[in-house]
Amino acid sequence: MTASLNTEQLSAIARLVDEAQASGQSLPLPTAQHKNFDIACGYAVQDLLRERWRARGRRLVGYKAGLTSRAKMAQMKVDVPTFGFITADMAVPDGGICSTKLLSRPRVEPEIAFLLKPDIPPLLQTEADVLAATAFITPAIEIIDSRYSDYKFDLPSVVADNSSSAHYVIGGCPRRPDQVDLRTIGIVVLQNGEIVGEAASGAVLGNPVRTIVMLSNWLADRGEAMAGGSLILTGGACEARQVSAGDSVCARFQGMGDVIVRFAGED
Ligand code: 0L1
Ligand code: MG
Repeated sequence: MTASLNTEQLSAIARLVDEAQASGQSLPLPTAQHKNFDIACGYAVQDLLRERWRARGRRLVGYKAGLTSRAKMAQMKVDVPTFGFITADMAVPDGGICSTKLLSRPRVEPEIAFLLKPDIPPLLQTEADVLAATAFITPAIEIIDSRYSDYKFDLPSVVADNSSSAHYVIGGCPRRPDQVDLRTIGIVVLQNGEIVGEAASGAVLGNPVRTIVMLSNWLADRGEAMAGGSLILTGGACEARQVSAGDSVCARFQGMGDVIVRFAGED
């Protein structure tokens, strides 16, 4: 797919997104500024964003998929998943504190994450290919944020914003793929001790492994291959939950332990 905006226009948008992400400021929707801003433009901006991050020494460690559950698709009124990339410095330690200082509207969602083996084939075409290439499956919480006011956006704009990436927490008890039934892991989310979300891992495309098949094929269509050793967030299993400074969130994964994060207004 070729982007309908020129490189100069796309670079200017990537710079604005980058600055908004770094400062916690809101951004006008690219689609409101440019009538022909489409999904191809969104991914072209994401690519330029990735280059800007790399140039500043941010280390790419993997990918994220968004909108992979019916609940999230309904919440965001879209019908296709989105992809983005994640960096080492987005990680918050399990049980650690996530600063809300530079986040505008943080939300949390429980996710199943995959850690791939170092040596993997260039294309993971089937679920069996993905499972054979997986070192561990691990519980995660993704902390998403949107640089668009009130989380009101369309698909091309959210893609340009790297699918609302902000932070992630990996924790609990990682398992080998043959130790879990990836369709039926029960997940409960507690916010300040109160249950605020419940899901089964199968809410993600029937089985979160399918996210990685889709991601691998999507990368191949773009002439890219998934890097060995990648960490992949497969998408929120239930609706994202808004959080603010002072909140404590625990995502409890059946047979795989808890992932915990606290939010504070300061670093
Ligand atoms: O990880 C996600 O599901 C985010 C996708 C983008 C939409 C959103 O901000 O919820
Ligand atoms: Mg997510």
